[in-house]
Amino acid sequence: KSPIDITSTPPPSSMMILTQDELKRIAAYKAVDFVKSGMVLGLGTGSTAKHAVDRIGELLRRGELENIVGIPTSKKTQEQALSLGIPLSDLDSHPVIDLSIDGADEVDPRLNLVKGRGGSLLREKMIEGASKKFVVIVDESKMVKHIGGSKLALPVEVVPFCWEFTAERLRGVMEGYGGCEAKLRFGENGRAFVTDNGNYIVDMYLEKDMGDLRVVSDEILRLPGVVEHGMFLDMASTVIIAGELGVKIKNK
Ligand code: ABF
Repeated sequence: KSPIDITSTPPPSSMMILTQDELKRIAAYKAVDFVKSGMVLGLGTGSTAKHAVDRIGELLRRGELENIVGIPTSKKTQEQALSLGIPLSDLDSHPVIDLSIDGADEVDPRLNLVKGRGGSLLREKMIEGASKKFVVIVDESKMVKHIGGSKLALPVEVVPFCWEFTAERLRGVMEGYGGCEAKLRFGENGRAFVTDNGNYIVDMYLEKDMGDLRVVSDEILRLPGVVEHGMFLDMASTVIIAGELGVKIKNK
């Protein structure tokens, strides 16, 4: 029995082509099936997680869910949840969370993730790391053979103080793993993107499979200017993947 067991459901009867956003919504709604009244829920960030938060709000409004407490992973999700009337709290009041539902940028065959392209990786990792169950929702485009395989970035949250020094140290660490580009992320306003925690993001563009991700993770986290990185290793309990041929559920 492989460490990851997969169940899949047939495609919707009408074989119309589903847009990426429809696939995201299908995955999100499937994840909300795990939500039970009375739960403390980690509410994710990003366009896929947005569908899950909308769905939770809808079920609360219809009285199909009660006594839910939401722990938002970003200010953006906090605003969305407030507008839906989802009661909110935080990790200080709820250090153990029943279920978190969130998106991801990359999912590898062992359910390791890259997250944070939305800039909310630190709060996501704190909240999802405190969750008894962490369900990841993706459309099939997020599946990769190895972390860094999508040519997209591995985000690292760094303190603004002397961020260039830290970026250079990150490049140095990655030299041992095939090298990487490390670039400061800019916001729409053309200035450095600032996270909800007042930090910067350095995006690392990896070239090769980094092998043992735990070793890379430890080397990155040891750099004093680094706050956190976007690799979520051994954290996902379940990944729900919505694709043209139906929905796959992979359990750790
Ligand atoms: C968030 O979901 C981030 O960690 C990740 O970058 C994002 C994926 O966004 P989307 O669902 O919009 O693709 O949790």
